[in-house]
Amino acid sequence: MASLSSSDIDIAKAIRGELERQRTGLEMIASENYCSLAVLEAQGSILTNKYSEGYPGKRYYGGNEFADLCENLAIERAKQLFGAAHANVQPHAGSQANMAAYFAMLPIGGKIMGLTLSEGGHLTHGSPVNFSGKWYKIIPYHVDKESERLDYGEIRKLAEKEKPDVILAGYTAYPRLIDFAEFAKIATDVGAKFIVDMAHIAGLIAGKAHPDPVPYADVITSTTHKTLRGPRGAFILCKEEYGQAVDKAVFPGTQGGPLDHVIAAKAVCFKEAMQPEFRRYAKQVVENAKALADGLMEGGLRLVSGGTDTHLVLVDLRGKNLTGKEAQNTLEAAGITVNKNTIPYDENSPFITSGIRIGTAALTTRGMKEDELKAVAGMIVRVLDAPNDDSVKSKVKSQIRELCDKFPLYPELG
Ligand code: DSN
Repeated sequence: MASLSSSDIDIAKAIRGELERQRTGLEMIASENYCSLAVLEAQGSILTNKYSEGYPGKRYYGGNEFADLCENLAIERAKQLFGAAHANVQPHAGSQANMAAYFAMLPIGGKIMGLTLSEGGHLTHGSPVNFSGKWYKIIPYHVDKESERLDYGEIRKLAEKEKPDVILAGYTAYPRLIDFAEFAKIATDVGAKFIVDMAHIAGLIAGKAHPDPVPYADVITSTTHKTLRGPRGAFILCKEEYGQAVDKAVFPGTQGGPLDHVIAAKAVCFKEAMQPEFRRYAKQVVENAKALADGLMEGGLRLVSGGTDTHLVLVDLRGKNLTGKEAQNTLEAAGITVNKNTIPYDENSPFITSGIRIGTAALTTRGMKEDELKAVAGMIVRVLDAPNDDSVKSKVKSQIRELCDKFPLYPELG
């Protein structure tokens, strides 16, 4: 960062501070990860200077030989990695991917059936404060109150009654496997299109650690930076018959110039995810989440749905008389970053919440395994059992420093 340090010391210091924060703390936000240096290099490259509105071979600007090369590689690799017929790698972020998918698949004012946000959906799955809730008629479905799992019988009944244009699956805080085949059957039976937002589980799907939506979904949206461990960005996969509509919905429908530097980094990430090590990584992410879940439950915490099959656990804090906000702040003071999260049928607002969401993707990237995650679960329990005891927090913080030293992050960055 020599140039940055000499031209803008304030930003250089902030980036250095963030590197130190990432290195010395436990990053357990379920939607975060550490991308490779190769991804960082592609994303920080001079491709950021280029304008490439349009698609490879059909651009509105000249000079796109190398932008075309990168985008074609990203498209081909995304298709190969997921076995999809069509890929669009231009969406800037998950929300843009979802906006384009809806734009392609149903008219404004059409009906979308999605899991309600407070039970693990996403803002773009129909929240009234989001474009999705403002432009479409939203039919929310719910997890079962007892099992806290999807109830496919209830989802079918609702779909038969409401006849939505689109049924959505894929969530931000659902720790269990999703039965995409069952969803597709329901969608077909009621004449709906089936869209999957696999942002959280894309890396698990690529690594064969979660059932595959590709044979069942009409359109699949995803980000690249969560379990897939790529740059911050998104992409869309779909059946061949929807390819043209999806491409038009991304550009010119909802976006202008693509971010060529990010597209190059997406290509790098897709290549990395095709390597045999990535399968081991995805499997380890899930095994680590199970070890974390066991440790938390042994420490007396209740987990939504009683455990996990994925990269995350959702902790119900009501038994500890703590809100999610308090737990997030307390854990942060001890060096563990998580996010407050509503739990199904939460009585607290999204700013307070009764739960926290904890993920294992980033710690697994650092090389941690079940033993470390068991130890981390113990630290979380100790901190949450004594939220006002600063000596507990500082003891845990120094244990975390020692643990992090054993699993160095970005040593090449100096
Ligand atoms: N903000 C992401 C998450 O944390 O799940 C979803 O967009």
